[in-house]
Amino acid sequence: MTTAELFAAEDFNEPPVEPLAPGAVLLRGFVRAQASELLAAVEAIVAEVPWRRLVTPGGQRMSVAMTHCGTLGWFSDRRGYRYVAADPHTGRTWPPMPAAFMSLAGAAAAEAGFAAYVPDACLLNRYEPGTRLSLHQDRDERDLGAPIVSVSLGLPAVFLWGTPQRRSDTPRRIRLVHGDVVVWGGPSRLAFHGVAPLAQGVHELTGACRINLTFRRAG
Ligand code: MD3
Ligand code: FE
Repeated sequence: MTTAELFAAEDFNEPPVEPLAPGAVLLRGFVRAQASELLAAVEAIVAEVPWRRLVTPGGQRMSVAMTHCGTLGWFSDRRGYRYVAADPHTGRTWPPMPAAFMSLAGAAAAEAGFAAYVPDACLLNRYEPGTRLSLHQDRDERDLGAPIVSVSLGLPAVFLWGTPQRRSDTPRRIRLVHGDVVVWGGPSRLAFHGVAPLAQGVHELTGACRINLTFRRAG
């Protein structure tokens, strides 16, 4: 066996667990090897619940397209932001969380020091070039002590990461690429965050888009 086979180049440059802040860690390439399997599971979910651009309580259509799996799904319409057990448009429950999703979320949380993480909701976001997500906090979950695990697939993105105190605090810019996983818990759980407009590009597995999975303990 050659040295190149023993140690992939990235193993030298990228520590597997990169602390970002108290409670937040970046696991570079954590799901790179399972990406095709995860994307097949995404396609099965999309066959049940197609990508949709939801409407905010203020009446704006979001530019990010979303779908959902798990016992609860994050939802938005004129009535507000909330988690719901059934799709308000069809009355059907969301597709179950695939086993591969459940185990990767648990393994990532464990790497970050959160034992026995069992998410009940997965929000799937799809970004096309130009799509952005403005700064917000995720606070619709009942248990804010549980972390959020996010998985990036497809085109790279610049993640904007502010403070928990003020939306106006200048966010850090963190480049997230295909296969990266970030765990956000503890003091980082209520940080303002968003995604800068996606750059043009084509990814060999997703085409001209980025797909992000966020696992949550919502109920
Ligand atoms: C930091 N999604 O769905 S994932 C969202 O890339 C959302 O699609 C982004 O923000 C995306 O709500 C970012 C990373 C993320 C998710 C939740 C967080 C970072 C977070 C909650 C608290 C702090
Ligand atoms: Fe968020």
